[in-house]
Amino acid sequence: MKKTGRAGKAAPRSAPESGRDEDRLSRIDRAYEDAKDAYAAFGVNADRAVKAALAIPVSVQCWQGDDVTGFEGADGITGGGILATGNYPGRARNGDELRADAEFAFSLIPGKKRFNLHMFYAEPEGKARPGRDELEPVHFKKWMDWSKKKKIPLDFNPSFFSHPMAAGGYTLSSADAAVRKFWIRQGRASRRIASAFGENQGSPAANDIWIPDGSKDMPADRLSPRKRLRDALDEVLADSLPPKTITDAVECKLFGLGSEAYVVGSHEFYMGYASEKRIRLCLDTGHFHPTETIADKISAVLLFVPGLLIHFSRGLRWDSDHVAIFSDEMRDACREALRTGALDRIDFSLDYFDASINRIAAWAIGARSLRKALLEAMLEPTALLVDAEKKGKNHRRLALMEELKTLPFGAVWDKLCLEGGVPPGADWLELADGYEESVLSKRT
Ligand code: RNT
Ligand code: ZN
Repeated sequence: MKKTGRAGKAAPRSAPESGRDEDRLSRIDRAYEDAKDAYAAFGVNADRAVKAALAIPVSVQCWQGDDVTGFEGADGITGGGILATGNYPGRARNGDELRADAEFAFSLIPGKKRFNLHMFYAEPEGKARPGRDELEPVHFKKWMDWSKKKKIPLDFNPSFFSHPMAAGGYTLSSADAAVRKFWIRQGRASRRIASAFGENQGSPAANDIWIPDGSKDMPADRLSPRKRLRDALDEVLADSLPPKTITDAVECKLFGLGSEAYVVGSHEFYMGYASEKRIRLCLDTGHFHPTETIADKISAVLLFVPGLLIHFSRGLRWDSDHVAIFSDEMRDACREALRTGALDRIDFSLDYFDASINRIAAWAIGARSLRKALLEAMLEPTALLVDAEKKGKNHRRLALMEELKTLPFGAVWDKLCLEGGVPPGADWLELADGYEESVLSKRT
């Protein structure tokens, strides 16, 4: 495989001696021209699809870079039922490393990117360490400066885990008023910080509330914690902040490690809450029954909530947060998202944390896969399928769906990578290996 640079430009090479050794870039271009014709035969404009797919923001989760450790001095210990497993060398240990790693990963990922932070990635200056409930926008100054300089908008999450106040397994729904109030304060603070991000970047920051609250074994009282959660959320969301700066979301879950029998913030709970309060619902692909996928939920919930935040993850047998891949589930979800025509109401983000492989590659694999799935969805001749359906020609609808699967999609993907200024195909791997050797392997 020929090497391409970080900008996706092939190194200058002598004129090909024969057709076998022609320049990789011109081969990609040629393959793309053929692919364009193939898609045009179905009425699809591939140029337009590439451009549109590049323009959809993908929010990359900062926590893949440090195994959800945060900067509060915890050592790889998460909690609240989420846990990164593995000990591949090279974890980012502070903000500067995390930002440098992210920048490098971004050079491998085509299209518009955002970076998704958590409360416990604050970088307060000076000795006095504010409590998590006391954090303010100023404690994220380094992130905001970086965001502005690199033109990478930020998203946000309050962190309701890896903290002594979360040790009892309940946060916003705790029966202990002091615990509940602490987390309410943190939730309110997170919204002010997210809103400051939004102000700084000129686009709303998604602020996603996920709490670990739940019970290992069957509770006798399922109702009270849910009432407390509803009331606590009302307090968290009480401040009215400019919608231009923040979009609020709540994330449901089926179960977690240690909350197998009962999760307070279940799907039904948040579905109801989000539609009543007119905020976004976050669907995480790992948060449902193992055979349940999210694609079919999109058109249903969009009728009742103002918007959706999707966390692309990959559960293997359970909500294991493996690196998201170009799976049927991801492809179906992207297709459905685009078919609804409500792109402005859907945020696409990644949520996984695998500490057993190179973390930069983990970012690149997931983000490239999601961009790929968005591109594939953009290339669908949806009108043709709908037309067949309307005419009752369902054999035609099914046949077309099958034929589309074998169109020369890879050639369009390579073209998208070049247009996005990143290496096509697997060329990025050598660069990731180079970064591992020169940077990551030096971290002890
Ligand atoms: C946990 C949720 C949540 C977290 C991140 C770190 O089950 O998916 O989104 O993964 O906030
Ligand atoms: Zn999630």
